[in-house]
Amino acid sequence: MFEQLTEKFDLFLKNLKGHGKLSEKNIEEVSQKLKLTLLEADVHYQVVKDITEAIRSQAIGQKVHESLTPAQHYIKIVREELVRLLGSQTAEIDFRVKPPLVIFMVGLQGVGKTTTCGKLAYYLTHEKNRNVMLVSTDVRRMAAREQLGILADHVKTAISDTNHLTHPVEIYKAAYDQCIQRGKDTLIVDTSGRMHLDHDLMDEVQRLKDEICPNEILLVSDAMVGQQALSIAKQFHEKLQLTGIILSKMDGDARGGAALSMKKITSVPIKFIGVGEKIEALELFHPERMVSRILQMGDVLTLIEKAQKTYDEGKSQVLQKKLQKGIFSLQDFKEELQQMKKLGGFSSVMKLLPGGNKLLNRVPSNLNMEAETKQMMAIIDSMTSQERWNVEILNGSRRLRIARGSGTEVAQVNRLVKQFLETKKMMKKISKFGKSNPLDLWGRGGT
Ligand SMILES: Nc1nc2c(ncn2[C@@H]2O[C@H](COP(=O)(O)OP(=O)(O)OP(=O)(O)O)[C@@H](O)[C@H]2O)c(=O)[nH]1
Ligand SMILES: [Mg+2]
Repeated sequence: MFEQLTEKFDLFLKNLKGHGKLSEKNIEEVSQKLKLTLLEADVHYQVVKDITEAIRSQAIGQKVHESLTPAQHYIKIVREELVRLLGSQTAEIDFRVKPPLVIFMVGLQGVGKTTTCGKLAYYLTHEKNRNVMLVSTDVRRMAAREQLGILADHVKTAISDTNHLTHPVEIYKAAYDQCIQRGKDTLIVDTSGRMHLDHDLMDEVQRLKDEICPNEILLVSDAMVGQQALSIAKQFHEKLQLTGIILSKMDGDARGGAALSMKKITSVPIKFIGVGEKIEALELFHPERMVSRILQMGDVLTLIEKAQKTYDEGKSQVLQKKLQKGIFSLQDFKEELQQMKKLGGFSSVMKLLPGGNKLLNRVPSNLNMEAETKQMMAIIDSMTSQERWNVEILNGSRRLRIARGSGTEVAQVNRLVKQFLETKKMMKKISKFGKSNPLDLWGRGGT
């Protein structure tokens, strides 16, 4: 769990642990690591330079907060700065306009504009109670309008009756009239994409934009594009004065550095991210989560949020005390397994942890972790309370009895005991980091 960035930083800062200030020399070294991490995450090199410089000058001479290790302290500064750059708060569509609210979707070819139009219609209908109409002005690509029509059917959203028209401006005007006639309050306008940024594309969308005067001009940008995304966003913004960016395909491997570059250089807020091909796969953009992803910390924040909803704080503190005293028993282990179940099961917790996805990929697909967890609980249930409190007494005949009682094999009982002992060791380590919540790995509980 303490891999990636923290591990690197810990290594560099270990001599400083627990006291003192972050020195210039130490900061210099970790700055290099931060630079590499950001570049690996596809942040534009100029932006990387600016950011590391800003963080360096902030960090030098800062007193390390006593509840944090220097590594955690440094990461805290990095996190705060990156979150600040990305916008601190989630940016929403501005609904305070006279209806119909017109949303204009632009972007290069194949980035996901049409799909995102459908997703946005779904989101606005279900989350914001809007009455949406869709229109496609894409007369360039064959079947582009049919594609949006199918999506509209799927999300049960109105679509303009404009297939007989051939010019984007004409189509838009007719759709706008229909939108008002049919009492809709939101019009989402899909546009055609182009392979590269060229004058043709820019002139066409600009003419359309001037005609439309949309309330929102959203650039759909493919998260997989990486470094190039910055120049694309810059040019679109110069021509059209964007009001927001939607980063699509965030369900892929992209680490999301493009978001940071685009926001830093254009100041255009990122409003949504696309996280899959399904119609529900659109999420509000959360700067903190994106920072976790960029720094490869997994979505620890989501996990903590989830954990805070389900994790019994009182129990957690009792557990901490037990761990400190070295009296973590199989009974506690069972309770941990139950907590894990409440959090959505082993695999959903793993996915949110740094490197968890990779780890999960290594788990053989025929191994059903959820079923395994159930069996583990059955094994513990078959033990006497004396056995749960003291695994040392589990000899061969006891193990055989437990296996029979739980409908499992002795090998499974053995494995459970081994896992329990390993967990105990790991939890002891974790408890040194988090103050009250074992999941609060980054010491951010109260910050
Ligand atoms: N995995 C994933 N795929 C996506 C996402 N958004 C869109 N796609 C896929 O990307 C492909 C292109 O999507 P479209 O919506 O047709 O893209 P477009 O920008 O409208 O394309 P053009 O109209 O040709 O310029 C489709 O296969 C979509 O399913 C996303 O968030 N995640
Ligand atoms: Mg399209």
